[in-house]
Amino acid sequence: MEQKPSKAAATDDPALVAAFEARIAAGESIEPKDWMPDRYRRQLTRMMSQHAHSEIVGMLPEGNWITRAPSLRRKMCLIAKVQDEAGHGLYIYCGTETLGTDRQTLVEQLLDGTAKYSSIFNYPTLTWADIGCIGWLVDGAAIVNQTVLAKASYGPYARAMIRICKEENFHKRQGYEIVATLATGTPAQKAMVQDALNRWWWPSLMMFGPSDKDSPNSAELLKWRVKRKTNDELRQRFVNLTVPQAQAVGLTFPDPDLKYDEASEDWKFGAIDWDEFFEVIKGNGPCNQDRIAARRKAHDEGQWVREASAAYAEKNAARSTEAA
Ligand code: BYC
Repeated sequence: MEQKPSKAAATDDPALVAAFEARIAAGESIEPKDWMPDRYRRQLTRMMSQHAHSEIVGMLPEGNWITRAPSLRRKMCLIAKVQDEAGHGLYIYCGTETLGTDRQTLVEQLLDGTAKYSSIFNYPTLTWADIGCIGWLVDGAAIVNQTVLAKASYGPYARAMIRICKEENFHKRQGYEIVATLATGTPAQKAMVQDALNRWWWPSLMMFGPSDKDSPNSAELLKWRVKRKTNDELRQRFVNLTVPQAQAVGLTFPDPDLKYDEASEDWKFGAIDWDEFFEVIKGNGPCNQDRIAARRKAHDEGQWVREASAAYAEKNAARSTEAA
């Protein structure tokens, strides 16, 4: 259940805000029991809950391939990766609870469509090469984003990111290994992985959010050092890291405008289709309906587990009261 912000938070006393901002400017970490502006709490709750939902929904496109992984080793790696994503989701939900909103409320918001999750998970996984591309590109993008979030001003979120990034590195390597194996395999395997890269490239760039000029939340999040880099800065960093990795295995990008710029030392890329991005986050991507339907089904089927665990907790509490 959502807790009401404290009176101090509701009024946002300018002196308290000034003291809070001075702590941020001094590089201090904000902890759950510290005073924080109501707006800081709300922004973090929004961002962290979206992040947690992304981890959970992100299990679906990859989970889809567990039964079809081409070897026992690949299957074991993929199961471990998908299980890690569940752990990340639960970990970040716990972090969000420290801000006063419990997991049940957040899950309800996901299931009733009022909360967002990453656009990237609304695209289908058509071939095994897609699993390679998700690990390489999607987890690669997540690492770029989350390494910076590990320095965010809110302690529980920053600490969660440190732990999560360690696992994301394993995820990225397993993805790149699949990609490199296919890219140096038979002509059919190479064509399959090139096709997957062609489909996942642009959606991966969209993961970083709209361009800075269209990012309504960035200014506030940067001011409070939740974000430390802008959407466009992180997107550029991801492109610069990823282009040489594709070149190393002979893959190309579906972007005729991709060009190295000596002056900035950046790989300049072509125009992103922002209409597609906004359609996907409005719920009109290729798999939005399937993803939410799958989460609702899992939630309904888990009802008996929640009931059993509540009954068990109640029984234990009654036993402890009797013993005392
Ligand atoms: N998808 O003002 P902006 C993972 C929304 S998990 C959907 O720039 P902000 C992984 C945004 O929420 C990946 N919506 O927002 C998991 C806002 O709408 P609202 C998830 C997006 O917050 C499993 C509006 O657009 N990572 O990596 O300053 C397997 C305007 O945007 C997206 C995180 O969540 C998007 N891509 O910046 C493998 C990291 N982009 O809320 C991998 C934490 C923007 O005002 N989050 N929107 O209605 C962040 O770093 C930031 O929230 C974002 C957006 C960069 C995503």
